[in-house]
Amino acid sequence: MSVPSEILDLARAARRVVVLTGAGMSAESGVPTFRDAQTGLWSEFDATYLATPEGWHADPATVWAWYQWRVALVRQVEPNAGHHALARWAHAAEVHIVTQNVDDLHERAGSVVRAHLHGSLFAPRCADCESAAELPDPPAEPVAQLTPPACAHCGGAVRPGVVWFGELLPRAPWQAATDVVADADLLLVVGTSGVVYPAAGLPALARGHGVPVVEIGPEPTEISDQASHVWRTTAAIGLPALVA
Ligand code: BV8
Ligand code: ZN
Repeated sequence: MSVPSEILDLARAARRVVVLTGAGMSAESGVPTFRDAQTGLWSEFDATYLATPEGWHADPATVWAWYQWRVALVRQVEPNAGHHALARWAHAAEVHIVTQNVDDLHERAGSVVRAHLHGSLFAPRCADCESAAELPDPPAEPVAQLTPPACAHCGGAVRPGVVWFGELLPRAPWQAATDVVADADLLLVVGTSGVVYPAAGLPALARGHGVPVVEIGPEPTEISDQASHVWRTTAAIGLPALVA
C-alpha cells in the first residue's frame, strides 16, 4: 500500500505527533464500532441510550450487562497492526495517543495513552462515592441483565468507568489533549466519525494553531472537510505503511 507522498513527508518530518483515535481504530481487531455495536442481546436498545446516566438510572442491570459484554469482547481480541504501528512510531518521534475508545488495545500494543477522553471499560467506580472498584470477570456468555456489584466502601452501585453522553469529560485528560494538540506538528485522526463533542472539536483546535490535520479512514466523516489531507484507507492497512 503506497502512502500519499504529502502525508508521508508530514509524518516523517513530524517530531510531536498527536493521534486522535476512535472506534474505527479497533474495528480490525474485531470490536464493533460504536454505531454498529448493537449486535446480540441489545439490538432493541440504542447505544446512545445505554451510554447515558438516564439509561443507567432507568435500568442499571441492562447497562451493566452491556458493558460487561463489551469487557468480555475486548478481552477476547488483540491489538491490530495499526495499534502496533503507532506503538513503533513512538521510538522515532513523540507520539501522543488521545483516544475516544474505552478499550485497552493501544496499551496492549505497547503505547502510552496520553488521554482516554471517554474513560475506560477497565476502571469501574462507585456511582455514589466514586471509589475505584474491582472489575468483576464478565459472565462466560452474554446475559441481558446483570446486577451491578456493590461498592466495598459505601455499598453503592458500581458503574462503568466511562463518560456517558451528557456527562462532562474528566478534566485532566481533556486538558492534556488540548495541550498536546496545540503544541503538535501533526494531528493524525484515525477511525472516528467526528460526531461526538468536545473530542470532535480537536481537529479545528489543531488547525487554529496551524497544525496540519491528516485523516485516515475508509469513508468521509464530519472531520474530513477540516483535514489538510485525507487518506481513504483503514487503520490496520494505512498505519503500518505510514510508520514502516
Ligand atoms: C459533554 C464512552 C458537556 C461510553 C462515549 C445534548 C445534551 C447533552 C449533551 C449533548 C447534547 N447535544 C450534544 C451534546 C454533546 C454530546 C455529543 O457530542 N453528542 C453527539 C451524539 C451529538 N457530548 C457529550 O455529551 C460529552 N459531554 O458534552 O459534556 C455537556 C454536558 C451536559 C450537557 C451538554 C454538554 C460526552 C460524550 C462522551 C460519550 N461517550 N463513549 C461508551 O463507549 O459506552 S462516545 C462514543 O461514541 C465513543 O467513545 C466515541 O467517542 C463515539 C463514537 O464515535 P467514533 O469513535 O467516531 O465511532 P463511530 O462508530 O461513530 O465511527 C467510526 C469511524 O471509524 C467511522 O468514521 C468509520 O468510517 C471509521 N472506520 C470504520 N472502520 C475503520 C474505520 N477507520 C479506520 N479503520 C477502520 N478499519
Ligand atoms: Zn461507594
